[in-house]
Amino acid sequence: MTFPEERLRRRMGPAGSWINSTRFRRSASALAAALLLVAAGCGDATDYPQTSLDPKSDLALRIDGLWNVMLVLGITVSVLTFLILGYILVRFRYRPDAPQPKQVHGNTTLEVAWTLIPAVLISAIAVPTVRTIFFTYREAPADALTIDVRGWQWWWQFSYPTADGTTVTTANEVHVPVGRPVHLRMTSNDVIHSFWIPQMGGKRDVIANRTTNIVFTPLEAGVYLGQCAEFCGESHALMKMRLIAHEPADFDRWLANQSASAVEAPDSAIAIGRQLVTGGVCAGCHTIRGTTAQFGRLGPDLTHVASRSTIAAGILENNAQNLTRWVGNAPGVKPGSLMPALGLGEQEIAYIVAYLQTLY
Ligand code: HEC
Ligand SMILES: [Cu+2]
Repeated sequence: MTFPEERLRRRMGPAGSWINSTRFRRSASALAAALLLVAAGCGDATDYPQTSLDPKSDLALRIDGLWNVMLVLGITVSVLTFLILGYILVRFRYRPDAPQPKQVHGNTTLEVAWTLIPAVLISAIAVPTVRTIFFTYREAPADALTIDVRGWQWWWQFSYPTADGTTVTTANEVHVPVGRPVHLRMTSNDVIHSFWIPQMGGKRDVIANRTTNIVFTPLEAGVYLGQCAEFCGESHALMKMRLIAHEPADFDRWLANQSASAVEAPDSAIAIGRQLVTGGVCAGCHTIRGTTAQFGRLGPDLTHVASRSTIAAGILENNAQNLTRWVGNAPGVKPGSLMPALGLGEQEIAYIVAYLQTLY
């Protein structure tokens, strides 16, 4: 009869030999290479547009900085722990003729050491964490651009109070200038949503009858993708948004265009479409400034709908084909959509789409 240790030793050969085996070395290098690839890929916003590891605002930079501190500390502690563990496993492994090891149970020095070391480490994490938390809740500076955000099932409304008293209202695509603090004043029309554009900073809940705020300064022009981050019903996963950061002059141009009323219909087919939209059922839910459709509040403002790159909260590219699908049967495209299928004829839809496409 052989003891289990004896059998194990025979199977593994002389101590340490398996570490030197080609098979072990190959697997270890493959694993290391795979981990490196994953680590290198994580920060790339081209392949992963909703990464938080490629910060593009002051707020996102602070959060990313904190993450880096945690990562470095975490890796250091793990590597040290595993090195010590590995050393002990090999150095003090079982040998049949070895004497009983020294017993250290209840050793005061050890007890104090392994209480103090974690306490010091946790304090080292706590200080930057608390400072970052305060930063995420900072007051908006006086020169901030204030935008009112309203979450709806399942889209985002953005309103800009402008100097001349008109309010510019758009949906799902929020335009901001680079280098100026942006203050989002957020509330919900229905359930709880969560505003999250990872490259701009952390998440913030959006709650009915309450205002939550987030302040950040975009640092680089570009298009940044985001997504509602709180389950809010059937089409929660289709509640996307994009933030378009412009150079200040481009932003001013955008805002000036959005402040203007909707264009007049330039030809007769479009005039029919305009009549169908502004004089028909659409006007019950949508506003188009400068037309008779003034009171619709349940759907996105369509005054400049053609200037958006996507429709239906980022799920469809904004083109004639998709507008046709959408106007024909919105819930067929977006489950649960609060814009109903309206039973319109093909020709009517074509007129409507022709008109919508003029609304730059
Ligand atoms: C009962 C209310 C209601 C009616 C009637 C209605 N809509 Fe909508 N519409 C909505 C809602 C709500 C949304 C947002 C849906 C979403 O993204 O989940 C929407 C979205 C849209 C969008 C996409 C806008 C964007 O920026 O994403 C277009 C275009 C649109 N509607 C056109 C029309 C037209 C044209 C009509 C009339 C033929 C119409 N709607 C009638 C409620 C309505
Ligand atoms: Cu939501």
